[in-house]
Amino acid sequence: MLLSSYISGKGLHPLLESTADLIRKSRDSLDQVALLDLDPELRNVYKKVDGDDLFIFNELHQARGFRKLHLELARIGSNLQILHCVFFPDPRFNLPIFGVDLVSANGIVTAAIVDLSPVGKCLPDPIIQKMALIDMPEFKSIRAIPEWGTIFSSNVCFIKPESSMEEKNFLKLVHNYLGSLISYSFLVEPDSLHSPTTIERYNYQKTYCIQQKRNDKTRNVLAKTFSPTWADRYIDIVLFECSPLPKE
Ligand code: BLA
Repeated sequence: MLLSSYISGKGLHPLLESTADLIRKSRDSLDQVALLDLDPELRNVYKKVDGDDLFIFNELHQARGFRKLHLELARIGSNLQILHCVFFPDPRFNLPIFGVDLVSANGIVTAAIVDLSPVGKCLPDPIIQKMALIDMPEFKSIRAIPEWGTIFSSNVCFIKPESSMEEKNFLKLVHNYLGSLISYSFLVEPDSLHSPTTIERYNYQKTYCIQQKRNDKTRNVLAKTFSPTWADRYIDIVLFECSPLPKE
């Protein structure tokens, strides 16, 4: 499969394709969207294994209120497709972390998770109020949050969709979570870089990254396809980097 057709969405599981479209549209609606730099060797990764084309394709941006908007589409392992997305807020803004992960194996989505995760003791009140209005669809197969998943909010949705209706409902939920975050982000004013609230939110982001790095399923898939060293570097630099706050 050509990288260009993969990027345009052809060959992707329909839920991954529609979720990627939704994320791109939402991202583009933010203010001051700008591309972020990344080592070209890590931005697009390609490898041929036993006749299978394996690749990872990353889109990285920043915007007002967000230090890193990351969307990754990947085909890793002969039958595995992954959509990974995290919107990391700029810690000066009191905004939660938006995260979604979709894993499809042999054309079946086995894991679909979405959350607005707190960067303080709880989510901001306006976000709590917006979430209370969201219709939580019924899903047949609710999956258990792993032990490292203490970073997620009580609104986290982790399922295996059992029908195309459930896939549509999951997409709607992603739309609602993302919509709540983005509409609220326009109203939030930043605190100063070294205020105690900014530092507290930064520390929560650091914990989010530390806990996500404990997901052995992500590491194992990358280590098996590439190498353990490569996997650790990719996870540290691309997926869950949390550089220190700038001095000024
Ligand atoms: C699970 N993540 C998984 C699984 C795989 C990956 C193979 C197992 C699927 C299953 O149990 O059905 C692999 N995910 C990847 C890879 C990347 C990726 C290789 O993103 C990137 C290259 N993970 C995230 C984010 C969240 C997340 C942002 O990256 C949540 C917002 C969650 N993924 C997550 C959880 C599991 C998972 C909770 C289940 C882990 C478990 O059951 O132990």
